[in-house]
Amino acid sequence: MTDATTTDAADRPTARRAVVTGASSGIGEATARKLRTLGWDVVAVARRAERLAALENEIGAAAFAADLTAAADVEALAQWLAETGPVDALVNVAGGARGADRVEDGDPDDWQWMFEVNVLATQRFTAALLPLLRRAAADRAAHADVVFVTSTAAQVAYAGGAGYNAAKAGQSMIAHALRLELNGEPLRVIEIAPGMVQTEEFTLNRLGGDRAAADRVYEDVEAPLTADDVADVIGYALSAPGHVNLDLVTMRPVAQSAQHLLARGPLHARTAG
Ligand code: 8X3
Repeated sequence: MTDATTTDAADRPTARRAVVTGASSGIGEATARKLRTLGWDVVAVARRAERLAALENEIGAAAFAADLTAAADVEALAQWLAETGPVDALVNVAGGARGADRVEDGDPDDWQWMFEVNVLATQRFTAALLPLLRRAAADRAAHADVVFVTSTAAQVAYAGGAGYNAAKAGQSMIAHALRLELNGEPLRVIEIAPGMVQTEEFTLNRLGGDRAAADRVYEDVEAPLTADDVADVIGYALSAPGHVNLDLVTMRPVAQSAQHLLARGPLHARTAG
């Protein structure tokens, strides 16, 4: 086991270690897998311990079950990380949407949940890990990274999206402000904002488990983004030369030119004749 407190160069760990939240499914799980293939040590974090255990066995990640909206869990996880090795990168993927109601019909419980998981938990966990990221950067004389997976919903509102728009915009502002606050330190702050990504759970959870309604969201859309597509970009952003900061990567499927402009049916070139 690595002791992060050591400063002896001979004892420095070679593999970089990333902490990935929301790792029990979707983009978080895909990111944990991707980073393992890129040679990172990975700590996979999520609430669902049994899913994490399966991932741990399969890809050789360390798993830590935690509810990042709970201060005690965040504290325990930060403590465990400090005792078990460096933290070279934090990838904030945990979050989600609940409901697709108009503002006038919005359920305050849904809004509160979205603010807790997307904004408050992100702030709390990022703040808790910053000392470890700084220590890793100092010990290695290299950079450390904080990635925020936000959404195109952070950039433009849509009818029925206000709660999620507001929560993701809030999370995005954490990234913007943090990058300014860390100016002068070797810490990169990277935001990845995906549009339509078809995952096992995101839309199903948002729509209260209504499978038919969830399927309709992606109906006839040629090749929505996959969790692996997003994980590839995160992998690239973390592998880019240390002086290169990808501030914001907005990514969508080709069929989705904008939040409000989604092509259904096969894509085809409008050739003359
Ligand atoms: C998900 C993108 O279009 O459902 O983060 O708001 S969208």
